[in-house]
Amino acid sequence: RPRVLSGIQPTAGSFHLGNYLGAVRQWVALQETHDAFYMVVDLHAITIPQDPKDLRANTRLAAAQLLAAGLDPDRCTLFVQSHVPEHAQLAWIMNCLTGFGEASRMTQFKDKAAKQGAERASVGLFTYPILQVADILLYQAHEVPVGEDQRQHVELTRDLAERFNGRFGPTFTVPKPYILRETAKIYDLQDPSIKMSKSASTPKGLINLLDEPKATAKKVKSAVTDTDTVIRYDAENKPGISNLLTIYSTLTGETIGELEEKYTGKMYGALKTDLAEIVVEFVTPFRERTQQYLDDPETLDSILAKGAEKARAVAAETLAQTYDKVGFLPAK
Ligand code: AQP
Repeated sequence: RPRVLSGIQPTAGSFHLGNYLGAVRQWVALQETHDAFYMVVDLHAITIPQDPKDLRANTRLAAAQLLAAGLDPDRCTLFVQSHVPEHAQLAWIMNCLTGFGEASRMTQFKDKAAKQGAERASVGLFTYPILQVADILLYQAHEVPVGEDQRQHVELTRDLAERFNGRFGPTFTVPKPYILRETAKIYDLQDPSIKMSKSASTPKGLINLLDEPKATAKKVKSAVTDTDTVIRYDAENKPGISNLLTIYSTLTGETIGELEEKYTGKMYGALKTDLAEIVVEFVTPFRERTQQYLDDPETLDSILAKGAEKARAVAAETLAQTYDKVGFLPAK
């Protein structure tokens, strides 16, 4: 089976619809066909200051949401990044292989640093794409299911894997991004020119999966559209309606073409009302399942402990090979 690896940050509490449709939904599907490794990336979370108590709670909350979304610990390896120390160890080697200019070109860093104020951004934030490189290479992943915003980091991973292999001999699988065109970028409901994001979206533009379903329905109903009246997919000229059609289509399995036909001659309001109901039908059981996992932290922690053990077996082997190739003297 080909291998996949991906991760999600435990920073915001609730996942948003962009996280789910852009990434987590694919993770659930891929556990059926791939040897899948998924993690809650707490090391990445601290690139921006975190309250320790919140971080711990949000790490469990993220794991609970992944299980609620359909990850099955019998079908995939689910773990917490900091439980596998090899991530930080391989990251150091990758840091030493990356050019300063190369790292400076990462647009996610530039965006996130700008939000922080460039002087206040941590060195960890600067090198976090390189930690991501280590995350992926440790598992010899063939594919990395992520949203479009992560494509550049997977490209960096490919470059560094090839560089390492070229310099020290074949060691790492060179991974490919796995990005579904339709859901690669879910847009903010109030400003469909920007991605739905926990840091950039206004509360009205962001659908948090754990929010009160009634509030969520209201947000869908008040999504920004356009002054035209035709319900048609046209990302360039009708980004708001197109975004709603994407969400609708992905949650129901109806194609965009089918939806265009279904809503011929209907008003935007009809589409929004129906979509609000569909989203509510999705988030309501999702919230309940998440809560059930949270109510039983022992089971949750033991799932994560087993996952970490499975992950470490793979990670330790890759790290040992890497240390050897680099020329570190083995400890006796
Ligand atoms: N709007 C989106 N559309 C599609 N995919 C998205 N992802 C995030 N936003 C969208 C994908 O979700 C996965 C997990 O992302 P993360 O843990 O890196 O979360 P994030 O980047 O912190 O989420 P945000 O909201 O995008 O945070 P900020 O605002 O801090 O940048 C990834 O695969 C990501 O591509």
